[in-house]
Amino acid sequence: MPNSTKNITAMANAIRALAMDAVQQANSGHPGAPMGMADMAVALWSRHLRHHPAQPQWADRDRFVLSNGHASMLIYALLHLTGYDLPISEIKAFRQMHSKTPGHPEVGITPGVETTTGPLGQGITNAVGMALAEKMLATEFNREGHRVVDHHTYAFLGDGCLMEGISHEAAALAGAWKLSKLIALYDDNGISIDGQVAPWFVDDTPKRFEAYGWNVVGPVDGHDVDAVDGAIEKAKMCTDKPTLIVCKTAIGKGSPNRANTAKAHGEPLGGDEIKLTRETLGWPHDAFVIPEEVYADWNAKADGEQLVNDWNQRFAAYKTAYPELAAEFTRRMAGELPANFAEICVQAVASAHDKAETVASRKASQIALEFFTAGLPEMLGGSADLTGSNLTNTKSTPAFRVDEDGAVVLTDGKPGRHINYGVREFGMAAIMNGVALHGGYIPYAGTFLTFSDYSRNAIRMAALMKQRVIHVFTHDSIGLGEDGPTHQSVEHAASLRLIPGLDVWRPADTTETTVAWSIALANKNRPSALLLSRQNLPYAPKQDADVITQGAYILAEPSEVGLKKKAVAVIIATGSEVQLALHAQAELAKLAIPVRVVSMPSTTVFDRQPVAYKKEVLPANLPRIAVEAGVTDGWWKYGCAAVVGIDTYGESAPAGVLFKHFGFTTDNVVATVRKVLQLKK
Ligand SMILES: Cc1ncc(C[n+]2csc(CCOP(=O)(O)OP(=O)(O)O)c2C)c(N)n1
Ligand SMILES: [Mg+2]
Repeated sequence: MPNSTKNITAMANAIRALAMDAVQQANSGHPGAPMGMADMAVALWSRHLRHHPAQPQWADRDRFVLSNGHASMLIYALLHLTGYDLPISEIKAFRQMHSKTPGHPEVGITPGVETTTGPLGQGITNAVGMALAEKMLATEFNREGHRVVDHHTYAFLGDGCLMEGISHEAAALAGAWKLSKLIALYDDNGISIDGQVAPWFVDDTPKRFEAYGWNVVGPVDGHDVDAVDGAIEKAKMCTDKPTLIVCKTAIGKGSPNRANTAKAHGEPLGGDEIKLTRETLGWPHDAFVIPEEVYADWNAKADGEQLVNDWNQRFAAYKTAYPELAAEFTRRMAGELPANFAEICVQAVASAHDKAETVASRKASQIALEFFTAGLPEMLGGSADLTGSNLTNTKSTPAFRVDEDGAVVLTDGKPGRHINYGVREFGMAAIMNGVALHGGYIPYAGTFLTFSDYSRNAIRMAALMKQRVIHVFTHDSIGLGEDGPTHQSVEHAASLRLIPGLDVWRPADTTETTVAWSIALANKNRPSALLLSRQNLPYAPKQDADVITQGAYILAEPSEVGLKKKAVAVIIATGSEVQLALHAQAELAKLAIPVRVVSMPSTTVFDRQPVAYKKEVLPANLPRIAVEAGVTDGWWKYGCAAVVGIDTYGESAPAGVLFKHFGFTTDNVVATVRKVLQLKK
């Protein structure tokens, strides 16, 4: 939408002024990147970006991701100037408590911010997830003459994002998936925090991206709005590749003494330099004062209104032609589960309960997934090259593929919905975040639990962003056996439980696994991790499956093993160790020692229960013994008198040998309980 009457220099300088003044006022922040990318932003935001400041959630808006999130003042300035609900008072409150302008952009806090960025490399990876979601939704929902899903995903990224390994994972997949509506603009300023990047970042970035199968445009002068505009135009014409536009820029552009230096990166320019910069830019206005005509040039509300109205009309026509599809699209984008979700859960749980099968919990997960993926077309599965081990695929989820021209391959008229992410755990996790943020799909995917460390920061980001992303982590302990300590999780369950806002499940059998899935799916604003066994787990008979939803429950009272006495101790166990607890309970019963077994598939869910329930499950007067094939640390908070765990690394050997070696035996649990009870005497 070029408009020759706009004063593009003033538009860019408004961003520069707001950035340097807000950073100065906060006495903290990053002025250099917003000042350097101001002209790129004018090209994209005033000539291409299809958005509506008054409707930041409009389903078919272009997505914009600021992957170099330290440039937060760039997006805040843009949102303010184009007319989002972000008044100048918020710009003045940059980086202050409870403002809408936090240090780095955060989704859910600032209208118009699509994802939380700051951890470099993840924003561009989220953008890949968004572009993937767009491509799949367009394939699923658009019909001849009805393009209701048709938007671009734009990302700004810098040297830092490109140095991060995850950018390799993301870019490789974007190339493989031929995400032609992903357009990334690289702020090629040759500077990062330590100075000129040349000694540590000498990649040939254009060649690198060409090798991934990207369309590379430029280098262009990133301060020439028309040149960047033209490059975006070119990018939009490419229909079978994502595009990287290399924009040569000067960090801190406009500041006579700081431009092109690392000094511009992460500290206020200072009063004197700001004054000089104002003179150099020819920007005579006071701090936080933007002339009306500049606001008018930036204002995107009228255009946005038009775009949304057009789309509403198109959607109305679609709704008339395809009422069911339209309703389904609306439901999916709202993140609402199908009306029969509760029924599906009941069926899946009842089936598990009735069959009472002895299977590995990873298999139990796949059995549950057969129900859920059949009933929930929004479920988008995947695995980091371990599909046959993670068992994330089902009959309803053929592999996702694109053809030579970049079109999504259809199976029975639908896109595949199990993704081979390749060996890219971190990329997979951050792509899932992008998919969830885009809307329309519930992403889930698997790898071995040990490799959750590779994904960890993206899991944390999902929790921070309150996104429904489900991680399937199989091979959850020494129980995986011969692969040895490199593959055996020891500290992972405990360390995942430390992430605030993440639900962690380690189910003991088919019913617990199915319930875990149902809760993970229903948790619209929370990610979940399901920790699943490689080895078979016998079914743990139970009266009622509903109690599982509380995270922990009384699985077996002494009466279950023929004792009329009240329990004198509680054994708490999770996952594969629940069986061990039950065996110990039976052995103790032979010694006339009555104990209760509590299965605690989710400590995080249990921790949220009312105190009364917690006291019911873990009465104050009974000593507690926890059993879990993992580090003991997390268990002390439950007031345990003893923990049967493993505080070293595992070993290479068959699972049975390992459990014995590390003390996960009935005898040891019995001995531990007895010791605790004697200590109590
Ligand atoms: C994963 C991660 N590591 C480190 C940082 C800290 N950090 C913030 S910006 C930056 C340098 C980024 O360089 P570049 O993208 O070129 O930004 P510019 O200096 O050009 O604005 C670093 C190391 C971070 N935000 N995220
Ligand atoms: Mg840089």
